Amino acid sequence: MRFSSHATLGLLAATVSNAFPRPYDESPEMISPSGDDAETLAQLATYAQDVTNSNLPDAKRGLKGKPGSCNLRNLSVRREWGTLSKPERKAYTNAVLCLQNKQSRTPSSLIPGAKSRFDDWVGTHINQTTTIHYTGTFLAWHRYFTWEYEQALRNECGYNGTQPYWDWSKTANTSLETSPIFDGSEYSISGNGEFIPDKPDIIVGGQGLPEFPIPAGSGGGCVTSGPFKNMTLNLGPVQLSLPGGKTESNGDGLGYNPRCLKRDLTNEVNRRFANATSVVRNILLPKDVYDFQMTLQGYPGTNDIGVHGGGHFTLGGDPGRDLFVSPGDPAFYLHHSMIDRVWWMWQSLDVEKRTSAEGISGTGTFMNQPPSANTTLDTEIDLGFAAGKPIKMRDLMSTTAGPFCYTYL
Ligand SMILES: [Cu+2]
Repeated sequence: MRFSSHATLGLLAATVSNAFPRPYDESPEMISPSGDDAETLAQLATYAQDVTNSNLPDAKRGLKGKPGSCNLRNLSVRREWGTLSKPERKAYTNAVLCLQNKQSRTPSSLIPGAKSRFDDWVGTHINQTTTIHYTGTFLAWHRYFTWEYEQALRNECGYNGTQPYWDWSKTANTSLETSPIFDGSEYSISGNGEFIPDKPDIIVGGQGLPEFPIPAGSGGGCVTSGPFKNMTLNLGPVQLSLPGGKTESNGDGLGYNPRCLKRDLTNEVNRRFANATSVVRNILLPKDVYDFQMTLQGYPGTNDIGVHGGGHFTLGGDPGRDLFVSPGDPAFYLHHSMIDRVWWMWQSLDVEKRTSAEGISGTGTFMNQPPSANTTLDTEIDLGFAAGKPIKMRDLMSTTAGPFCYTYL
C-alpha cells in the first residue's frame, strides 16, 4: 500500500477517523504523571503475575500438566532493564551484536539489503508493515516477533537471559539520558544521537492517520556511545519522519543502504504519551480489545499516538521514526517487550475472555484499508526468514498456555 501525497493522506484520515470512533472523550493533555499511578501500575503487575502463576498446571491442586508444558519451574521471567545486573545487560547487548555479525538467511533476491541475522527481523517487519499495524494481528504479531528474536539471541548467540523491557513510565520520571537504558554507558542499549540544534517539530501520522506536530528531541544525529555506537543500519528508510514535516524514503526500503543508527531522545514525548498515568489508563479503561489496542496505538483524530507511538517517537531518529524500519534500532525490542507486558497485564484482568476469540478485533489490513477479512484464532502469522514456523493466532494469545512460557516481573 502506497500513499503518494498529503491530499490522499488527509482524505483517508478523515475516512478512517469516522470509521474508528473513540468510545470516550478525553484528550491526552489531561493525562499527567502522578505518584499514585506508578503505585497502581506496580499493583497491576503484581496482579498479573499472581494470575499467571495460579493458572499454571502445577499451581492448581491435582493437576500435573503434560510433560514439557509450562510450569512454575520452567517459566521464564522478563525483567525491566534497570533491574538487570551490569553483566546481564552486557550479555544481552553482546548477543544483539552477535546477531548483527551473523549472516542473513533471507535470500538476496527477496531483500537485497539484508546482510545480517539482525536484518532478517528488520526486513520481515518492513515487508509486513501494512498488515500488522492497526490490524487484528498487531498485538499477537509483535508478541511472536519479539519472542522469536529472544529465541534467536539465546539459540544462535548463546544468550542465557530473557528479553528485557523498557518501562516508559520510569524514564518519564527520570529523563531518558540518565536512565540505565539510554545513559550511553557500555551497560546501556546505547545513548542519544549527536546533538543537532534548532530542529523544527516532527509531524506524526501519515499512513492514513491524521497528522499533528510533536517536538523533536535532544539528539538527532548518529549514536556515539554505548554498545551500538558503531552499528550499521542496512535497510530503509521507507517512511522516515524528519523534523519540519519532511519524510525520507529509499524506495521499498529493502535495498542496501548502510548508514549510522540515529537517535533523538525526546523526554517531552515520553512524558506526554507514555507516563504511568497513560499506561494505567490503557490497562484499566478499555473493556474490549478494540478499545485496548486503539488506545495503545492512538485513536486517529485525537492527537494521541498512545504508548506504542509514544515509545517509538521518544526514541526518534532513524529508524526510530520510521513505522516500517523501526526494528532496526535495538531498543525496539525493549519497547515491544513493554507493549507485550501491557497487553499481558490487560489480559490478566479477564484471562478467559481476553485470550480467546473475544480478545481479537480487526482485519488483515492497516485500518482495514483496503478492506480485508477479519482476523480470527485461525489466522496465520509468518515471520518469513526471520524465524519460526507459521503460527496461528490461537497459539499467540497467552504467554503461558500455548507454546510460550514466560511472565514479566
Ligand atoms: Cu511494528
